[in-house]
Amino acid sequence: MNRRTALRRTVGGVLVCGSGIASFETHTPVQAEEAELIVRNTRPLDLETPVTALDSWITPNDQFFVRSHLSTPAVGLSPWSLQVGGLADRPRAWSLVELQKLEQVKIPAVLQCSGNGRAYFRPRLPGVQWEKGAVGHAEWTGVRLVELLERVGYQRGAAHVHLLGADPPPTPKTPQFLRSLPIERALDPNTLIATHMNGEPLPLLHGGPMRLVVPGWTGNHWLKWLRQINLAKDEAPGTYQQAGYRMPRSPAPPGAVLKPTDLVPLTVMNVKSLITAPADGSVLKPGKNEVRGVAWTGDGHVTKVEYAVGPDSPWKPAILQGEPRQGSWRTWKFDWETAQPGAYVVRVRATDSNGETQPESTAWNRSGYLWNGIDRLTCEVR
Ligand SMILES: Nc1nc2c(c(=O)[nH]1)N[C@H]1C(S)=C(S)[C@@H](COP(=O)(O)O)O[C@H]1N2
Ligand SMILES: [Mo]
Repeated sequence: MNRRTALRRTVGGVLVCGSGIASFETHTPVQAEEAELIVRNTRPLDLETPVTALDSWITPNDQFFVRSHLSTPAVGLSPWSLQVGGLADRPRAWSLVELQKLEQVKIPAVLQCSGNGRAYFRPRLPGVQWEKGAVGHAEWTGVRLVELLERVGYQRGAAHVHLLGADPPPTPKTPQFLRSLPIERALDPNTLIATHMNGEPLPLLHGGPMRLVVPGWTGNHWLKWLRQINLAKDEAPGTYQQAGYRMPRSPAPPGAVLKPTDLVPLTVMNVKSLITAPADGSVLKPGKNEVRGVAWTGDGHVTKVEYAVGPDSPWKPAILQGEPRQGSWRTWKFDWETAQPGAYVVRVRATDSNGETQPESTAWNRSGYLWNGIDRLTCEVR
């Protein structure tokens, strides 16, 4: 049993003890052989995917990064129900079975934590020291949120939907992970309540039995263990909506004094690519070496991936694979021909349909959000 399997067993063990959860139909059994995840925190549980495990269009569920602020709830002890109310004419609840009788939609989408890459900012920042792998790509299946909102009859004054999960704060003083989404994004046909991830029932650590999926937007919007949806006039109260996940409208250096009006909520991801093979630090043979990776953006789609070997050489195009699709990612590759032994740095950058290209490094921001600096492969040919 490797370290992560042990960790998942422990996590599962805490939840599985007792009688109720054994019959929890959406619990995915822990597999014996899994790739290692990088443990960033155990309480709460924050696990990072090694970038080499992102070397395919789909990120397997058991290799998908985990980000939780509180504890994993003891789902399955009672039947799940999703309550939808607030500014609605016909508030009601849906069971998991009832939800699955509605039209099912499957959407491939990138889930990325807004703090992915925080470890690369200078000066350094507090918070989870994510490097490359607080991101993954899955096919999410579930019902459209708009379908539920129409069925409850959302009222004219509803401008936000408040979202609450079942994850319990460890102490009475710890705030709940209460979030809200503007109504326009809630009504977007791509916003889902997912019950399946890559064709399997949504795993507990990823919010099973149901979570929000907001293609194109950062992970903080993708509420896990979704239990309650309330239509409201205003944004959700509380620190996770009012203070967290906000960025200066324009870059502000360390120590800058910012007014609340200088900050805007994080929504769409920026354009980004990662090199997934060969692994950083590899020793390669002279000749043809295939370099591969993934590229994505939040708004629009990736139009171009380029590479450069060494600081002064021109950018050359990589081959983009698959179809462009908003919120999804594309794999890319190129053959790198090198005759000369030596030490090399290969850089890769993506450009999206808004004309945005990855910068050498991302402007510092006080929370370390949205790092999208150009990825580098350091290797030796000999
Ligand atoms: N209920 C709940 N939902 C949550 C969170 C949480 O702590 N509690 N964390 C959010 C954040 S910040 C991220 S990045 C994603 C991570 O999803 P994953 O663990 O499936 O990768 O879940 C989001 N949804
Ligand atoms: Mo996150």
